[in-house]
Amino acid sequence: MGRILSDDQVAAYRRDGYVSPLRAVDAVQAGRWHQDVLRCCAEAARPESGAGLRQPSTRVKPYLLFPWAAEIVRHPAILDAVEDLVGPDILVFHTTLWWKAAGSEGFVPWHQDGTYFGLAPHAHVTAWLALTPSTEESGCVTVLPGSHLHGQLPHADRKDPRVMLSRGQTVTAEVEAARAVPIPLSPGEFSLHDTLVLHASAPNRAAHDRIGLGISYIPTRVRHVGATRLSATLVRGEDRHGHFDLEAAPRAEADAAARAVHADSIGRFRMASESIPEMSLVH
Ligand SMILES: O=C(O)CCC(=O)C(=O)O
Repeated sequence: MGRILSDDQVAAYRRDGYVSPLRAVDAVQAGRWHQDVLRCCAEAARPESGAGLRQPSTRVKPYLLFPWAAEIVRHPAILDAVEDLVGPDILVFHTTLWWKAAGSEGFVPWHQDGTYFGLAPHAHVTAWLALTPSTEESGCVTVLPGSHLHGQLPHADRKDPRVMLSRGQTVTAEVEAARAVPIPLSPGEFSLHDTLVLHASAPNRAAHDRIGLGISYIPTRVRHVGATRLSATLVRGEDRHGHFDLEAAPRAEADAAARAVHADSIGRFRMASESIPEMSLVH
């Protein structure tokens, strides 16, 4: 379908590297999905699970385990907006449930999403959907407008348990924090950001958890440059390129078939991202 973004919004995305806020669903539906997250994805966050602040597995690619998450990544309001930016043939490459507990010290340092994804060309768009209020106080995503126009920048892995990224990837360049723009969202709203736009988020100082889903969409023409063949989910249009093995949607909540698809997909993704150099070395 597409044509949900105005010409001005598309122009703003190309110029600034993001567009926000956009509405996917009303607060009632966002509240239902919030309850689904609490039911399905809370266990892995307990301290005794040993997962720390890094993202445990039900929070990575949950759309392969849970029908409600499969519905979210296929939601027409999100896909229509993504289609306006990347065209009608769309894959979900990755998804992370970003759960910052109330008062948690967890934070996300300045980074570009493309750094270790190993995707070419850089046509990937991240949709960040809020399931709770995401405000400056609760540590919403903050972007540096226009930073995507400078290409892939060098990053270094930061070994800090508070960092919520898989490798602690942090841009090495000085970031002009005074130019940073917070992008607050209400439950059911989403933002779209370019894979190369610098973004970060601060600890949650609010009395409530801040929960959102970061969904990585790519047009089917994008390929992965690493040696490991990866899987992805076709959510709209046709895949005429065959760069990825296509993943099956879950039929029942975390049943054996869904768990097998999820484990296979994450296993391949981890193997690829551990070995992929920064994209600055690839492009
Ligand atoms: O949720 C956050 O605070 C960070 C999200 C992020 O880095 C992303 O979606 O790419």
